[in-house]
Amino acid sequence: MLKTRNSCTGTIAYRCWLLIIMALLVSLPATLPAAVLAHDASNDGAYDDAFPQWDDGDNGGFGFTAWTLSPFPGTANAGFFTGDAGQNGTGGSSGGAINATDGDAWGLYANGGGLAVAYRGFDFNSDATLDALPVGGAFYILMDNGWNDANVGFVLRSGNDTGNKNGGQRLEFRHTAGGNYLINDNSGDVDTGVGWTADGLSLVLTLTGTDAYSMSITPIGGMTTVIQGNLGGSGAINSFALYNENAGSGQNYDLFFNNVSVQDDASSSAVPEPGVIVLLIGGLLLAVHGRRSRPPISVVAALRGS
Ligand SMILES: [Ca+2]
Ligand SMILES: [Ca+2]
Ligand SMILES: [Ca+2]
Ligand SMILES: [Ca+2]
Repeated sequence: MLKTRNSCTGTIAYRCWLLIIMALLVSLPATLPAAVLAHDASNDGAYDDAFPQWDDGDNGGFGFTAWTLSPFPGTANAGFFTGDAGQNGTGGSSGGAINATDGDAWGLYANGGGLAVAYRGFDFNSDATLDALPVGGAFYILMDNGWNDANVGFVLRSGNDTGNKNGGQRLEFRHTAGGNYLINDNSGDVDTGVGWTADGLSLVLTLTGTDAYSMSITPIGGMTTVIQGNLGGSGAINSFALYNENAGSGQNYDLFFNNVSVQDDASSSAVPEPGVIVLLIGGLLLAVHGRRSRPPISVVAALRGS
C-alpha cells in the first residue's frame, strides 16, 4: 500500500506548518485607503486665469474630461465665473464654506429664461473614454445655491451628452423654487425633507448596487440626511452636469459648486479585523495540532471556514 507523502510530515512538521501559516499571514492584503479616482476644485490653476476664469475646455484636477460649458462665452442671461459663495441668497452675507482656499467656487448664473449647464465626464485613466463609477464607489460635491425662482442642481448620467443635461440621466439632485431639496430617481421626485439654505450643502452619492444608491445630504454645519433608492434610466454613471435653470437675476441668485471627487470602494480593500486574524491563527494551530497527519488540503479547508 502506498503511503501519502508530502513535505510536512515527520519530526519537523510543526515548524513546517508554522512557516506555512507565517507565509499565509504575510500574503494577506495590506490596508489600503479608498482611492481617489478623480478630483477637482476651484483653486486649481485652470481657474486662476482671466475672467471668467472658469472656461469651456478647462481641465483642472485629475480623473475627469475637460469641462463643456454651455453657453460659452456667457450671455446676459446665462454663464459661468468663479466667485465667493458667501455672496448669494441673503442679500450678500450667506455662508461661503464651500469656497476653496483661495476664496472662490465655480459659479453659474441664469435669468430671463436662461440655462447654464457645465458638463464633465469621468476619465480616471486619461484615455479620453469615459469610466464608470464603480459599485461601492462614491461621488462627492459641494453645492451652494442662493435665492431660486426655478431649478438648480446637478445630474449624474450615463454618457456625456453635452446637448441635454438630462440625457442619460440616472439621478438628479435639485432645488425647485419654494420647496425642499429633491432627488429624482426611478420613482420620480423624492422629497429629501432638507430645506433651502444659502450656506451650502455637502453631498455624497454612493453606488450601493448597479442600480441602487445611497445619498447623504449635509447642510454645512448641520445634520446629515440619508436617502436610499434606485436609479432611473440605465447604464454606468460616468458623467455629471451642473446646472442653473433660470434661478433669477443678480448675485443673490448665483449658484456655486466646488470640490468634486470620485472615490472607489473603501470596503473592497479592507483586511480582516485583528480579532478575526487571531481566530484564524488559533484555528490553524488547532487544525495543525490535531491533524498533523493529514495532507495540506486540510489547511486550505480551514481557511475556507470548513
Ligand atoms: Ca479660484
Ligand atoms: Ca480658465
Ligand atoms: Ca452661500
Ligand atoms: Ca478612461
